[in-house]
Amino acid sequence: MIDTKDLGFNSKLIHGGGHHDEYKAATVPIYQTSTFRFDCAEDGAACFAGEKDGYIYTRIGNPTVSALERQVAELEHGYGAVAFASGMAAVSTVYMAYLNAGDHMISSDAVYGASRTMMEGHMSRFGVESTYVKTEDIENIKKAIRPNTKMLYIETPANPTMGITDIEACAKIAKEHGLLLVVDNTFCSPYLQNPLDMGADVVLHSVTKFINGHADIVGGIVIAKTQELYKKLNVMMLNLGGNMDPHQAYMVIRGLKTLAIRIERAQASAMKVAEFLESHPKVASVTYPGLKSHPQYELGRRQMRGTGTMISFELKGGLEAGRKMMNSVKLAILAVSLGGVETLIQHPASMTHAKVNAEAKKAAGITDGLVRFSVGIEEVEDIIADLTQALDKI
Ligand code: LCS
Repeated sequence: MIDTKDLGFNSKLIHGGGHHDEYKAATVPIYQTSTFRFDCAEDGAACFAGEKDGYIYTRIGNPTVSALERQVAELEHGYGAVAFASGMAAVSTVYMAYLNAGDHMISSDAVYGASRTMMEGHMSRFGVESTYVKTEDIENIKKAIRPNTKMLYIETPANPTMGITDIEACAKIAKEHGLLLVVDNTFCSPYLQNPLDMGADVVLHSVTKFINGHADIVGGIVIAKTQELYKKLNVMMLNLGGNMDPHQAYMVIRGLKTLAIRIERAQASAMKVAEFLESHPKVASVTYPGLKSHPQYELGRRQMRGTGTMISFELKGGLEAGRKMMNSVKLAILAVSLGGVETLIQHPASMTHAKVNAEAKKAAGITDGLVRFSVGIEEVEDIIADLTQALDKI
């Protein structure tokens, strides 16, 4: 079996994970079992004592899930990865693993709605404080630092505003102040951005999105830079119990193989869609990392290896026009989620970010007129024709 360490990205997608199967299966089989047989009582005791490698119980570890974890850890250049039942299981476990009562976290104000709700609504009950700022401006982070700040949590590009935060600058601040830098890399996937290479400590993904890419499972994964960070995360995962299921892992491994070719195609279309929207008379503004009008265009070009497939835009007619448009699309699916082969459209203020309070939404730029568009791999002419007819209805 080839050592994938020195292979290129697409080769790693196909041959990564390093799974050895006794029947020499060409793909990673689904080990659909909750538990594993011990050779003898002494063997079981040695596995539990950590004196011997071996699978024990699927919440603690499973060969199909391990193959995915090894593969994604390699793609993100980390020490190790832990896979989760959902992206939110990943986010919550990161909070629980690395924060204690009395600690303070600084986060991007535009993050996935539930990442914020989990912190402000639930971690707060355990004595964890948080401040949400526009991390696109590094000065805002510096001003928010307190003696008890322990974590800097950023999402870049941010959901749903597409704001871009400078990961290297955040890593510098984190180092100076002893903060753990966590990056939600969902909107890029490891194909477009590797935050650990820029100084982050922990990277996470909702694998529901690009990594799986087919809108047929939910899942999450966290990649830790060091063995110490990995151990803290793994022990919290197996105690909280948000582990990924082997069948889920199999689906993700299958979807992951085409990550790069899916993104290449969809982002070429996204550029054309963004240009189309920007020149449309009914569109007030478009935020896409590939457009020169993006407020952090230069940073995006420096930090990301592409411009992605996610676009947010405002219509001149505001919320009413947005609703009309969303109700008029025929090819694009009116649905939350993103990063799949199918084009999706949704309204962040009333859908993905509905639970974030009105004041916080306003401060983060999640306006009532904002529409989020995830470009799929259909023919770009069909995507643009669909948008054209939907905009005509306004
Ligand atoms: N992080 C980001 C950036 C996300 O966009 C999401 C989900 C999560 C974490 C949580 O992952 P999940 O548990 O859903 O796998 N974002 C969604 C969205 O924008 N629409 O639907 C879900």
